[in-house]
Amino acid sequence: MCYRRSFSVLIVLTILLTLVAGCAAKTTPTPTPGTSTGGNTFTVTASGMAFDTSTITVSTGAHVMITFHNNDSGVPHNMAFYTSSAATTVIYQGARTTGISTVTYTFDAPTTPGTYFFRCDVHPNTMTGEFIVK
Ligand SMILES: [Cu+2]
Repeated sequence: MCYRRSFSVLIVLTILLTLVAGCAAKTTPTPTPGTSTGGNTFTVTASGMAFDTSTITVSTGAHVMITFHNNDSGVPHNMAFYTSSAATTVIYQGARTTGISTVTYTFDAPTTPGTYFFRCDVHPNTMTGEFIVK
């Protein structure tokens, strides 16, 4: 009685393990796009005339993707990346978008490591941050 039950459990376990092993063998590792922790994928929100982040860190030459939420109704914002806070040399200039709206910016990071600069071109004195490439 007890032996038979154990045997049944063993069979069920064996079947389950076989199924799991079968699935694992077929699964090819695919990079999952991260939302908050993803290496070069970010979500940035502009709200109350401010970015919700002051630092964006990417790897050199990375294909960067930023989902940009503008939560300020009727106010235009953008994200623009420059080589320095002088904002003379553009790395990437995202299109302005009037809130409330969401846009996606994609661009390639510089291949040279360094601390660069980003800002909102509409509010260049208050909406700024560091764009770190390493
Ligand atoms: Cu702005």
